[in-house]
This record gives sequence, structure tokens and C-alpha cells, in this order.
Amino acid sequence: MDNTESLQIQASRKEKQDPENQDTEKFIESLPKVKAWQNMNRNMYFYQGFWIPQWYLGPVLSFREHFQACDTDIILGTYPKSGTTWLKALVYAVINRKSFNLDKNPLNSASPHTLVPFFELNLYLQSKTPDFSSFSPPRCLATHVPYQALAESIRTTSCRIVYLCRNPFDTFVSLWKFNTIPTSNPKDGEPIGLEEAFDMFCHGSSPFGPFWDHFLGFWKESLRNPNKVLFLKYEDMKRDIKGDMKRLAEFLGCPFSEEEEKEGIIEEISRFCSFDNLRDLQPNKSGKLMKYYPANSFFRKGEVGDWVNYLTPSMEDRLNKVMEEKLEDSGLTFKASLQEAEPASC
Ligand code: PAP
Repeated sequence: MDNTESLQIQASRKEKQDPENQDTEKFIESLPKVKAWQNMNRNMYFYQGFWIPQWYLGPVLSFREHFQACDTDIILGTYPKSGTTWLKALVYAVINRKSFNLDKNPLNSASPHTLVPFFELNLYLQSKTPDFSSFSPPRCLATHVPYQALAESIRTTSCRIVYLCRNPFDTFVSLWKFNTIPTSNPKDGEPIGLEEAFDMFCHGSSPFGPFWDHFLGFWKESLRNPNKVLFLKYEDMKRDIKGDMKRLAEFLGCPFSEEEEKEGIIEEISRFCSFDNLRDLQPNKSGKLMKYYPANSFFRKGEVGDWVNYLTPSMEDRLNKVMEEKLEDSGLTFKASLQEAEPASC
């Protein structure tokens, strides 16, 4: 039994005591903990089988207790740094394409993170019972919370989930780099070093990790119920964005018409949501998101295979072994290099 499994057993014993009947702080303090990546002065707690950063655990509990999904909701799920910003922009542009042309699209003046807020990082962080009255259907909302720990009503209603996954090598590097960016939070401690972060990632103790259980929760549900969960991969979107946009629009019940295809609307939206275009829009160049994070820190490189600049061959071997062991038999595979993700040349 590895460390994560034994913690899972310990934590599930604790979770059987209903957190609602206890003081939340006391409940949180009773959970297993490790140092948080971004702020080594604070912790991540092991809840429902996942490591949740201290400052998001209260919001996760409120989300699970209070959120009532509607059948028309669209929920975007990602492990952190898997391309969330890109997915938010794409889905927002696709579902609103009949309401405004791209030059009038609100994405020109507001961040994808403002237009498609996170449950735990925005809405339930601000209030235990956020006001959803300003959202008109379909409500588009996002989360890093794993499938296994979502609010029950997301699983029981007919709302749809789009999950975007990224190869663990680039995900790790993007996550580690992001966690070393100085934020304007005066309480921030020392950020974590590369080796220590990598070791924790491989053991499963990364924010919202283990990454493999995060991926597998949505992956298995997408196989079991493809009308409920659409599972996309970052590298495939880089390779064939048009194909994935068509799948996305069909899944969301707003397929592109022949007329739209002829007019090149799919290409227009993909260009608009491309890394280079989004990065250069005003709301993504300046200001802060989620209180402390520079908006431009969500646009670092946007490449497949940048991990080779950070990980040694032995780290590569180790992560490959973790993936082999944890994703074995699941059918979930990744393209972790630019060559693999590039379209084949004729
Ligand atoms: P989040 O999960 O914290 O919201 P997320 O958007 O997933 O963040 O992470 C940012 C990553 O997506 C960055 O990857 P990198 O560190 O490897 O560069 C960022 O560059 C990438 N990204 C942001 N926008 C796009 C886009 N339009 N196309 C492709 N990649 C993008």
C-alpha cells in the first residue's frame, strides 16, 4: 500500500463524521496535511482522496453542500494548468457565437476567468452561498475539483461536463512555474523548489492531486456516459483544433451548421482563442486574477514539450513509470512531445 492509499483510508474514516455538524476549521485541522506548493507557510489537506490547498478547502465544502446544478449547465473541469484558460475561452466563444461577432465578444474586454468563474477559486471563495441570478442559461462554470468530489447535483442532473486533460510532463512544469511566480499576497512564504515539487507530484501530493486520480475520474465517466462527459486532450487540440471544436459544439447541443463551416466560423473562433491572440488582448495582459495572480501569468508559453527544458532524463523515467503504473489498463495515453502532437506532414 503506498502513502496515498493509506492516507485515503485514514481520511475516509474522518470524513464519515459529517463535516456539517462540526466546526469547519476543526474538521479541516483533523485531515492529513502536507506543505502547500505556492506558500510553504500553509498546507494542503487530504479530502475526498485529493490534496486541496488550505485556502480552497472551505469553498470546496460549501460548493459540495450548496451548489444546485441545472440541466442546462455546462461545467468545465481541468486539473490545474491543463489549458483551463483556453477551454474557457473556446466554450464561451462557441456557445455565444450567435449573440455577438468576435469583435464584440466580451472576451475582448474581460478575462476568460472572469466570464467563466471557478466554483472554488472564485464563487464559493467569495460567499458560502453565491448569487447565481446574473447568470443566464446555459450557465458556464469551471472547477479543478475532481469528478469524485463534485457537488452531487452535477452528477445527478443532465448538465454536461467538458474535461480538458494535458500530458503530465507539461502539466507539472506549468504548475511548478506558476507556483513560483511572486504573487501580491503578503502572506506568501517561500515557493517550492523543482525537485521537491516533482517528488510530491509523483507521490500524488500536488494541488488537487493525485493527478492520475483526477484524470481517471473524468476519463472513466466519459467512457461510461459519453453524453455526460466530453474528454478532450490539450495536445490533440493543438494538433486538430477544428475537429475538437466540432465535437465540442455537437456535445454542447449547438453544432456548427454547413453554412457556418463554409463561412469559416470554426477557424475564426480557433484563431481568436489561440494562445497568441488571447495573450495580446488587454484583459489578459495586465491586472490581477483571483486577487493575487498577474493576468499574464496564465499565458506563459502554451507549448507541447516545453518540459524537456526542465526535467532530467531520470525524472522523465520516473514520471513515465508513475504513469504506467497508475494509468495502466485505463486506455488513457498522452503525447508528450511536439513531434507526436504535430500533424503528420505529407
Ligand atoms: P489554470 O488551470 O490555473 O486556470 P491554465 O489555463 O490551465 O491555468 O494554465 C495555463 C497554461 O495554459 C499555460 O501553459 P504553460 O505554462 O505550459 O505555458 C498557458 O500558456 C496555457 N495556455 C493559456 N492559454 C492558452 C491558449 N489559448 N492556447 C494554448 N495554451 C494556452
